[in-house]
Amino acid sequence: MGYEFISYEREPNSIGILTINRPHVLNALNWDTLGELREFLEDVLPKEELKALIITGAGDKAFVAGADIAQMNEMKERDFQDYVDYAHRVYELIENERCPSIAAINGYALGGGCELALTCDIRIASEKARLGFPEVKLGIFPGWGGTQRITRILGLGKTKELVFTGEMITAEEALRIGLVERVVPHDELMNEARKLAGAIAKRGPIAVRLSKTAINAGSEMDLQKALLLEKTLVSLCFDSRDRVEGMKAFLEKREPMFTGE
Ligand code: CO8
Repeated sequence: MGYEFISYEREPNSIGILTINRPHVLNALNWDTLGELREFLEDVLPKEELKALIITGAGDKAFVAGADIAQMNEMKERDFQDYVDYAHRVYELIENERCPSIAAINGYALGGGCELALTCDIRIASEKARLGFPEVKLGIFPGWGGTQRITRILGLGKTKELVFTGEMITAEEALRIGLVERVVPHDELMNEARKLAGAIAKRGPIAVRLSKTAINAGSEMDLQKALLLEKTLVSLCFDSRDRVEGMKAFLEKREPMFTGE
């Protein structure tokens, strides 16, 4: 895999680490980086059959500082529309990826970078991380799914406060308002992300995958339809060998050996 702007490593326990790798511009996402991400997500990731994917940024300073402002500045309106569409497609691929994803936020997560973190299932941040949506300072607003995904997590008032002011918040504040799930010492970020991924990787993969679908798809439905979806998906789990193994292992007082079948 000859990537220039991203890197990928597969670790033991079927955990993958995907790194956005343009540290000289704080990992800002330009066309080429989005292109590599798309290729990775469409062509490589499905074959990896991971149990968890960690997404982080290269270097010590940034997760992703947003869309590439220098490149956007050169765009004509038509290119800009394509850029927005393309980023939406990439972000949907992450959001709908079968395996759970964890954003390990190692520094600035701004604009499109914070929106990238929002496509992940779980966010864990270094205490040095700074998050925000500074787009209004540039005369645009969070348009890579941000206004919609933030609202679903934070509610209307907090979303508007962050989006209208464009101000950055600390990792602790992000934890307090529910924008991240955990804050850890900077040097321990990747270990903590690996531990979290490892805890997920030990569980029944079908159960984890279908619970992700139930939670994500269900949150877009009214309660009655969502409950129906939940009943259908949990019944699929019941039909799996992993369910038989999980319950048997409990009764035999041993760790389950899940095979994903
Ligand atoms: N794009 C391009 N280059 C960037 C970006 C970026 N988003 N962020 C930082 N850089 C570059 C800087 O220009 C600088 O390059 P150089 O060394 O050549 O001057 C290098 O990275 C280092 O940055 P700084 O010197 O600025 O580092 P500081 O520590 O002084 O500041 C900050 C760090 C506060 C993070 C600062 O770099 C900053 O404010 N960056 C911009 C953050 C931002 O505004 N992000 C939002 C971008 S817009 C966006 O994401 C829109 C998504 C949706 C678009 C589509 C719908 C409309």
